[in-house]
Amino acid sequence: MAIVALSLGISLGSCKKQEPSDLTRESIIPAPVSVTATGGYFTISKNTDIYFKGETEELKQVAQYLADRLKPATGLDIEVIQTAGEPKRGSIYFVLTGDGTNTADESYELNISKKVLQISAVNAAGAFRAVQTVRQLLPAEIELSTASEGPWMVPTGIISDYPDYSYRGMMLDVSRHFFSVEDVKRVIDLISYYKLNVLHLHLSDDQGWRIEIKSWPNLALHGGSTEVGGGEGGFFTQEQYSDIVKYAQERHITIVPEIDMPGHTNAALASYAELNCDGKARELYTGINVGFSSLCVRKDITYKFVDDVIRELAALTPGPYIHIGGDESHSTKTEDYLFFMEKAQEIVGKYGKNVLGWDEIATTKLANGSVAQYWAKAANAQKAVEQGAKVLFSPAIKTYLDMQYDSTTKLGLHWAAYIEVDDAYEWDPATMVEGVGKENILGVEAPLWTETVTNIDELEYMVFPRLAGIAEIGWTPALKRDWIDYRERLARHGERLAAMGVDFYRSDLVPWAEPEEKKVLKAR
Ligand code: TNX
Repeated sequence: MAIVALSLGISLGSCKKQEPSDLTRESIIPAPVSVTATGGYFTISKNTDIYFKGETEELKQVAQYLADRLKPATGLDIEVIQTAGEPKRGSIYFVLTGDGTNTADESYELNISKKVLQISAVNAAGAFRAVQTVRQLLPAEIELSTASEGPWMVPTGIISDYPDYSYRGMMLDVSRHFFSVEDVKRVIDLISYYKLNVLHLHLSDDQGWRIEIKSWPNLALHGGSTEVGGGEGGFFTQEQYSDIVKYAQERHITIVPEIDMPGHTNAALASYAELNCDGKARELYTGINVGFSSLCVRKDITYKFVDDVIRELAALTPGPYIHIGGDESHSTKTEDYLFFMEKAQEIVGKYGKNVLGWDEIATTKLANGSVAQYWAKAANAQKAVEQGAKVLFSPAIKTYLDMQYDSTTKLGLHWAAYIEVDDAYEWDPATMVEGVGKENILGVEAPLWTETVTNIDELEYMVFPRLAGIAEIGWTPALKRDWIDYRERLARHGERLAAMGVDFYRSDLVPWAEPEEKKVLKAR
């Protein structure tokens, strides 16, 4: 996270002032479904208030969120006011067009005239997505934490928008290296800017158990006490986890927690001797090998453990999914794997949640509502579809944010591919695997595994800008996606990411719009 004290340059703002307004030429990511320009400007000024119509607390929260976002850069203390009538000239106006019950609908409409900037949505989630569009229509300086003069102009016109896929996520591995609550909240803020709606937290693996389980306290106390490279690790208390869930909820983001089983369990096996077939606790592990650990599948205590962990986690998780991992269980016999997965799915169902699992789970009998996360094997994605299950797309060769950009990238791995910014953008989930069509696909998710990623700066460098491209694949219809056009829009986002203090990778493939001297100042 770079400290951004410098202003992005008056030239930007004033140059914008001279340009004729054209809403269709704005650089919105993900690209909206439909944009019509009317050639004028709406201006946010000291006369601007934010109105919202209706009783809903959630809509008020979104209106307040916008006021909070606008405050640092504009210096304006914009009032958030409930109204039944027409908003006054110069104001921003939130209206709900549904009864708020259809929470899955994220569609919205922006109606921007010289007089009023109106945000209409079926529910608060749609209004929240609309706010991200408004932020992107304002000058890049709106993301700075220091106040400047503006002018804060938005081109007039109409935007009608809704997502192509209902699940658009990022995964963060907090097991290989632990990340603090504050880091996770920053990730939530950054992904919400690109209209993602899920953050999947990989909470356990061989190297660390990162969530407090009250009935098995040693999991976090001992199993969370180190990380890759031997650092001190850490874990979230249940209170901290709930705080993350709430912070995400306020940004209309669902948390999907993962407990990876029956492989990737060395941290648990080190914490409780009785989980091992030989009754002997394993040593903590700080390397980066995979595939060497397994729960003892035929022992009863294993299912008491799984039941307790899922029960506590489900109680803390309002979202519909619990992820049970299931990848790379190379030390579990095939028949044991099938036996375990059937039981684990049953337990998740018992606590009212649906299962998400890595694509290997499609080799087992899938429970109703289980979703396979395709990362490696197309045959597994096909097996899921044959069983009538949905597939979440995270192909390692396109979406793995821990893959290096090219052979000169210092962080990351390259076992799946080098993934440049165009590689992460130019693919289509709906045509990638034969027999797996759009109707079988729940959405897309980009995972960040953290064997080589140790802090928030490194995280930002691997995640951005590739995640913006994945976000567009999840939101924007395939027919509207085009690398040449995207590259130009992404170039304009360099200033925005810089204003937010994001340490992003300045790929040579993108004509970044930042002034030269800033590039020097921001050098890593
Ligand atoms: C494979 S992806 C894994 C992870 C590693 C990752 C590193 C998946 C389901 N398993 O355990 O962290 O590769 O890129």
